[in-house]
Amino acid sequence: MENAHNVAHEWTGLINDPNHPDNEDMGNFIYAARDPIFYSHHSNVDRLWDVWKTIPDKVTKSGNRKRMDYTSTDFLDTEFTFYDENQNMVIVKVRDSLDSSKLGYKFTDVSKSDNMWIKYEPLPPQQSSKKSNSSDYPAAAPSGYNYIGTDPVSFRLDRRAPTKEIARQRGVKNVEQLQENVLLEKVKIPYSEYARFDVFINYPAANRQTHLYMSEYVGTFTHLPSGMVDMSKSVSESSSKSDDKFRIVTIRYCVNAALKRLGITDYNTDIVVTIVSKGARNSGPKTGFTFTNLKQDFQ
Ligand SMILES: [Cu+2]
Repeated sequence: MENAHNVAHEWTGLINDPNHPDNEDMGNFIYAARDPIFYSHHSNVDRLWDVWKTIPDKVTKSGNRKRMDYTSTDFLDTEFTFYDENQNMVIVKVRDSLDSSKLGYKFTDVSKSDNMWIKYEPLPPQQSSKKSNSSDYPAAAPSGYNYIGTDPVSFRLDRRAPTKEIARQRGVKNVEQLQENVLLEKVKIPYSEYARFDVFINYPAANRQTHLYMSEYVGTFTHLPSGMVDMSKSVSESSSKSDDKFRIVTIRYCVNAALKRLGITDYNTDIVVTIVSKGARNSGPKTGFTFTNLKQDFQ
């Protein structure tokens, strides 16, 4: 969801325009809402989530897990403060906004155009990616220092079958209903910078030019700058060590669909995970990013 949301900000946000160093307006969260397209974009993100919840899950092995809203109370009880038309403060929790009928609207059916993404199929897989040469690549250093630079980086990912206990902890009936994820843990990104990581499995040749409609592509994470770009440069010079200038984020990529396309149906085959870092299109990222671990997880 963050991917679908962020790339629209990226495309309309003058991210690559040297005449607009602050990426005004959609390319910088601090003033994205100044751009009128912000409202139609965010309404559509809400609508996509509504549609997504109703379509069959073809991701887990059983293929029939019900899609739903997040149930974490941290999420549901997160509060936002607004002012109504009388300038009175109103506090709204996330849980108050999940059912759009309570907000007084419902979305028009546009299933014809939605089918373009619901029925989307990538290209057939490369022959080479059906068997991985995972032993040629290092595993990420657990709790360690792992680096993503301008060039793509590839790691071996050791896979294990989920246990019944994991299914129980995740609140699903059996292991067939679990979603398999690749976790990129504690990625450290300066708030003021643009960052983007495209992930591929069993395709170590992937690079910045590789198309995303390949079977080996699993997903994208983007971070958009928030804050004044020029100001942050002078701030980072004076206190670049300070952790509050960084976003520490764990990124979860769902790999079930890609594994299936590559014919990997068991849990014992290790895979190669390739991370392609993309900065602004016309200028490579000046610095790299670090993360603490790359591992398999289930959700
Ligand atoms: Cu937005």
